Parts: sequence; structure tokens; C-alpha cells
Amino acid sequence: MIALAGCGGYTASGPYGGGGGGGGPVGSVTVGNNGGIVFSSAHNSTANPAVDTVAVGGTVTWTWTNNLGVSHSVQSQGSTAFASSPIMSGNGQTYAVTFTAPGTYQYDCAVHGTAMTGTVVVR
Ligand SMILES: [Cu+2]
Repeated sequence: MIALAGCGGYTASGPYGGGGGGGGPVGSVTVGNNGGIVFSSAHNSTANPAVDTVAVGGTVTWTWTNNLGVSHSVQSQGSTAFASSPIMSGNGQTYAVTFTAPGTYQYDCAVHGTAMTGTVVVR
């Protein structure tokens, strides 16, 4: 797991498998399903924006699913900073962020910008 500098509120990890401890409920987002330019919540089917709500300490995992060769990434907006790296085009890759402070965290895709968006609400 890599802890990023800054005023925090989150930690990011690479391929899923980190964590430990008792986090809150998890969020799960699919990235680019069926070749689409879309983030969609696996829990409530919201899309562009995908809206996931997790408890403080909860982890959201993004999973690249059936992308049909289209590249995507996850990058935060606003004053917080998290981003998957590199931009990924395959299937089955994951990116996870554990949110440790309440707030509303908006993100998009570095390739598709505002055409592909999501929000994580932490409380
Ligand atoms: Cu994209």
C-alpha cells in the first residue's frame, strides 16, 4: 500500500489485496463496461456519475471490466488527489482507495474527462 502525502483523507493501493482492519462498507465500481465511456456503481447501478457511499474507513474498488480495448483511468478532482496509474485498457485490473475522512470525493477518467465521472460520499 502506498500512502500519499497531503492533507489526506484517503490512502491508495495498487492491485487489490491490501487493506486489513475493519473498514466500513465497501464501494465497488466497474470501469468501462461493454466498451462504454462509463463508471457504474456495482451496488446501486448509478452511472456517470457513479455514486457510492461508504463509511469512514471504507474502501472503494474500481474494476476494469470488458473494456473492448478502450483505455480508462481513475483520477480525483478538487483538492484531494488520488489516481490510478497507468491508464489501463485491459480487463480485470483493479484500483482501490480507502477513505479515512468524511467528505465528497469526485473523480473522472484521465482519458474521457467529464464524459466519465463518479462520486464517492464518505460519512
Ligand atoms: Cu475513460
